[in-house]
Amino acid sequence: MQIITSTAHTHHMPPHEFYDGALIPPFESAERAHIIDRALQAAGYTATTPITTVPTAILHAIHDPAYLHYLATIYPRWCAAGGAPEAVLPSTLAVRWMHRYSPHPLAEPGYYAFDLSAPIVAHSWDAIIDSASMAYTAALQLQAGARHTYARCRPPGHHAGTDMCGGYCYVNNAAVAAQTLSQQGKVAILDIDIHHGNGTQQIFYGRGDVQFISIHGHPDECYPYFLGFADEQGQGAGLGTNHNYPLAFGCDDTQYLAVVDAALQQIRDFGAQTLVVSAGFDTFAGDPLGGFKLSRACYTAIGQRIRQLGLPVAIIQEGGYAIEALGDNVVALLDGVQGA
Ligand code: SP5
Ligand code: ZN
Repeated sequence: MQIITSTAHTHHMPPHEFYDGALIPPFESAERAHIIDRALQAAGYTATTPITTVPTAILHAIHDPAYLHYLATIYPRWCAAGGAPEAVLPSTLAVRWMHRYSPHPLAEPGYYAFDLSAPIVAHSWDAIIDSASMAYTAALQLQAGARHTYARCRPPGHHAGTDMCGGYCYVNNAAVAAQTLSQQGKVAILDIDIHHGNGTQQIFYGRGDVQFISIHGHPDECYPYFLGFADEQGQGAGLGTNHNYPLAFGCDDTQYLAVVDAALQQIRDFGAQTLVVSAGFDTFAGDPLGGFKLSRACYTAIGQRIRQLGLPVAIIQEGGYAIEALGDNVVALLDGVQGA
């Protein structure tokens, strides 16, 4: 198992988040990454490879260049226009019938966001690019012959679409890995974060060479609410390559693993040559942003099943907010994939 970690994420430490109307300390914190890194080290997983910066051509294949330019440049423009230096966070969102573009630094954030959960601070861009570069490096390692790699990405990525941030996500790290690997053949993305990977789905919705499968809390009761239903199957060349498995809150190990088995069969049927896993751990029992009841042993069972596919696998860190358990849950998944 190749492991990729980095400290650049500490440039991205938003001061607060809105939680259903309450202003609270962020769930998506630097402490999450520290906990994972400590658990990896304690379990004997050590990072070896330097991180290669993600090429612009890969980013432009999955994101709007204007959106990337916005992410990279908005902070000083926001401040100069009178925005609070604490964070770039829109007050007005471009929605259904009012979505004209505005270059005004206080308006642009509302054009490029679908919620209030992706604040930008002074050097967030450094962390965002480093996170995407970790996912790119994971893909490079598979291309160089590694069987299994894990990128401890922060910030996470699966809610980021072609031109929108949200849900703690800015650049879609799993899409970076999948786009890179798609140059060698068909790629499957399995998203096991409890929140639907709305951004990943949108990026690949029209493509037949990248399959997207998501197992998540049913949008009737779970964020991001407005996408992730079972009837979303892809369009055009991508018709039939998008598969959503919305599950009711309260889901336990047995129910979950049955769905994992169905998803893995679809990956076999698709004929994927490599697998990218969007690995969220907010399915864990007691996660403050979750609603499922998975045990730690379930992550090992998921990992063992992924291993049995026999494909090269890039595991990309997404969510997981039961902080004290997060590191050991990551190790549990990696142990399963590695066959430990
Ligand atoms: C990467 C990732 O996991 N992003 C998740 C973003 C979640 N946004 C929070 C929405 C809050 C909804 N209220 C949850 C109530 C749970 N009891
Ligand atoms: Zn999540």
